[in-house]
Amino acid sequence: MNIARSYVNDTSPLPSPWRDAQVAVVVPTYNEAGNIAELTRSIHALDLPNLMLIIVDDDSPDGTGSIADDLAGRANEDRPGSMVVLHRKVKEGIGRAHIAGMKEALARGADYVVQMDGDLSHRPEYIPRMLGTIMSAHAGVVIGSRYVAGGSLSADWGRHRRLLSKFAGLYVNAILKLPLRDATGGFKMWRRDVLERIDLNAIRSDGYSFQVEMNHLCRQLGQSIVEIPIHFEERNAGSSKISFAVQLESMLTPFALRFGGRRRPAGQAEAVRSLR
Ligand SMILES: Nc1nc2c(ncn2[C@@H]2O[C@H](COP(=O)(O)OP(=O)(O)O)[C@@H](O)[C@H]2O)c(=O)[nH]1
Ligand SMILES: [Mg+2]
Repeated sequence: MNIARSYVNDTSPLPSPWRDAQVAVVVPTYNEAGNIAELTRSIHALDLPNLMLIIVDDDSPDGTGSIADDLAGRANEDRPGSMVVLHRKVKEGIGRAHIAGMKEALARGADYVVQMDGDLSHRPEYIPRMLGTIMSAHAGVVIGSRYVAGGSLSADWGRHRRLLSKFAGLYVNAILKLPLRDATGGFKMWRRDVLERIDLNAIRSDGYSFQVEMNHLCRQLGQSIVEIPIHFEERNAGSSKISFAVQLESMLTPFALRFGGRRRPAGQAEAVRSLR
């Protein structure tokens, strides 16, 4: 594994109330067997004693779900309630997985809910900084942003991918009139009361446009969105799950959000909770 750690060099202990906050970290996984152990280790290594990790696995064929169950068993022996695994029977997309995880986080009393990827692209070391920002700015959501000053992308990203990502951000901002540098980013921290006011059952996105839809709904509530710089790593192990259907949805959703139409109900896949 080749992960630079120097970009987060602030290791001083967090002051209260930061470190005592009830933080839930939601991570959707589909075939992340090569990443889940390191991800769990680095999240639980944070100086946040009330942090809970919620893995939402859509029955990954590579066994990510059962690896996560083992990890949860050990984590909960060390600190009861520190890790939950939701097993869903159908692969319904990252958006649906996040919705399930967010609902679980709220039901378990989280005051702040992080959403991040399970491939180590999003480094957990940024979470304390996000927490400090959301508390001091009283933001509705903090985005770990690749495109604000100080943010950066993995050197492994070629020109084509960089251009596509930039274009997606400009496209979304233009249609939805969002003032964001990284409208499509997936590393975020939400304030509980904002998530409670968003009707998660009415979210129309299944896939990656979930990120954009949530930003739009947050703005509609009049809540502020604050971006802080992150370095975005190339995924560690495994491969990307972006499909053509998901890309098409990402193109069409901003129009649907802007110009209305009926919102669809949430997916029907049954979530079976396993808490060890
Ligand atoms: N539960 C679940 N997780 C998913 C699904 N699609 C993607 N993911 C997870 O979402 C995160 C981001 O996906 P990834 O393929 O890395 O997207 P990319 O970084 O944009 O290429 C990873 O943790 C994936 O395992 C899905 O349908 N269900
Ligand atoms: Mg990824």
